[in-house]
Amino acid sequence: MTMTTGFLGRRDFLKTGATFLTASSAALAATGSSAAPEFPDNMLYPGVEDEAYGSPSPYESDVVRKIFPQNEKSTLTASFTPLHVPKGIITPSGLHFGAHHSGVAEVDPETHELFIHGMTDRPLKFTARDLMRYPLSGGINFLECGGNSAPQGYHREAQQMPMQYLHGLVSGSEWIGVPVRLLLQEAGLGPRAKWVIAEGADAGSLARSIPLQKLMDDAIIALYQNGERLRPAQGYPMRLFLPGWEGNTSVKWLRRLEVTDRPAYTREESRHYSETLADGSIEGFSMYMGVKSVITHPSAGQALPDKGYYQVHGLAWSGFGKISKVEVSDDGGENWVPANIEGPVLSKSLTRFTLPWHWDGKPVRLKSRAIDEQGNVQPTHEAWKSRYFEGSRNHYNAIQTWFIDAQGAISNVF
Ligand SMILES: Nc1nc2c(c(=O)[nH]1)N[C@H]1C(S)=C(S)[C@@H](COP(=O)(O)O)O[C@H]1N2
Ligand SMILES: [Mo]
Repeated sequence: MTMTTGFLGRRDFLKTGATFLTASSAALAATGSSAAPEFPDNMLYPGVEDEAYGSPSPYESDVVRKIFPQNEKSTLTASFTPLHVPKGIITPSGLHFGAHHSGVAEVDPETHELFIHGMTDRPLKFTARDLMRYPLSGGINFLECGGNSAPQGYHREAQQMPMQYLHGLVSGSEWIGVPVRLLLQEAGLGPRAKWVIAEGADAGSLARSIPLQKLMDDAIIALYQNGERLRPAQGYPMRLFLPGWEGNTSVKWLRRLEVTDRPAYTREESRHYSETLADGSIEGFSMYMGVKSVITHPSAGQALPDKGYYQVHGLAWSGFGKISKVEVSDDGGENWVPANIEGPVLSKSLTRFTLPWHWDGKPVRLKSRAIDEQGNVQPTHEAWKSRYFEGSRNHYNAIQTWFIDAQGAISNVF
């Protein structure tokens, strides 16, 4: 095993950083002359008109989601967020991941209604317009599909694909809407009320049973995402949003909340989103998304052009609360160095971490390990595998290892 802890603390970086930066060719070119540069063309003529709704630069047109399309066997589509490009805890809405079991439903906000019924004193119904008159609250939270990183759990050999495909079913947004608690209180809960069945208005009528307690705690009927109304793919005009919980429970195009005394054992929670444990027993209602992190740069799909200075970038998150610590290793997990946590550090939110790093050009194994405020530690791949039955794929949150060879090629290893 190579022993190369090339990580630089903040003070080391201040001392040596300048040397590393001027070693790059762009900075050298700039030192060639001390005269002011010539005016470029874009300073000689006025620019173009602005657009009514802005778009990214055409030079960034390769920063897109990768789409796994519908096929003859399944209507499921997934779109994967390019986590290696954006920097920050909010994913641009156009790059938010998508998971659609029956396509993106086209819902007319004028006719769409949310029904609250079952074990309530009175049934209620709301249009999005009605809901917008209620007090609105929410926060910045991640949303992660229970099937994110599934190739890591499912296959015996580490699959070679870009990080975007391995881990891109997670995104972060500011979600604003009506606390579900307010609506349930208005409907009046019956004495035996314990669960709520949430159903979407798409062709598969995706439905999940949610413990009443979560809905009374921090659940919202989300109407806004990153300051604008939800996009159709995110559940326009309204979705359930359950911070920190398995993405599948945040039911899109929400049309019904039925208050009951027991779960419904819907298709989504019996067939798709329940896990078989190592001893063969089934773990149902595994709602929380475990503590997790991934180094987004350098990562598979990229390459290191040369030895020298790099900034390691990554994201960490936990369904149990705030991230309290992220550690990184470049020697396969022998030595761990604390990464810089870049604020804000919010509960059940993506959290950015960085660390300056000097690569000496030798093969390395880069990893990150997150710890949350409840003391949960991101498991190793081996520990994760030993918990689940062979071939399990959901709730994969183990430590990701990137192998960087002497040529700077990056691959996925266990
Ligand atoms: N009605 C409905 N709600 C749904 C889905 C769906 O297909 N239909 N997909 C679920 C799954 S599997 C996930 S991971 C999240 C994804 O939300 P997003 O597409 O906004 O990222 O929505 C959930 N809610
Ligand atoms: Mo999902």
